[in-house]
Amino acid sequence: MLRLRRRVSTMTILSIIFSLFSLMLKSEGANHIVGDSSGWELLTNFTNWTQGREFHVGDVLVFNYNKDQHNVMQVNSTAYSDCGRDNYISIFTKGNDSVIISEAGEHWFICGVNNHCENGQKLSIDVAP
Ligand SMILES: [Cu+2]
Repeated sequence: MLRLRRRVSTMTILSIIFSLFSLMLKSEGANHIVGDSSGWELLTNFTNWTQGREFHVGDVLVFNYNKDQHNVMQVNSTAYSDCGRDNYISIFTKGNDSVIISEAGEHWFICGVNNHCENGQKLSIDVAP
């Protein structure tokens, strides 16, 4: 009787731990490796990369690139369109940058080095709530 009760309580504890663990997994967003294995580089087609991909609040964008050649600027829609580098929202320069998406709506990123943005190193994503 005592042994049975102990087994039940162990099972209860295990199931509580399991539920907490799955909750943790659920609240953690997905990681999106920008450009997949090509990374945040000049020749990557970011329009193709975003196609069929869903972004949600809490997801993480991971920018992998050579930090001597590129950077990542989060900008507004105007700066995205005309590759304006003066009024960026944030800048990332580590070469392996994780950007947590904290808001729904459109987000814009450009490379601020030389004319990379003009040559297509720019990313626009639409984030679902
Ligand atoms: Cu660049």
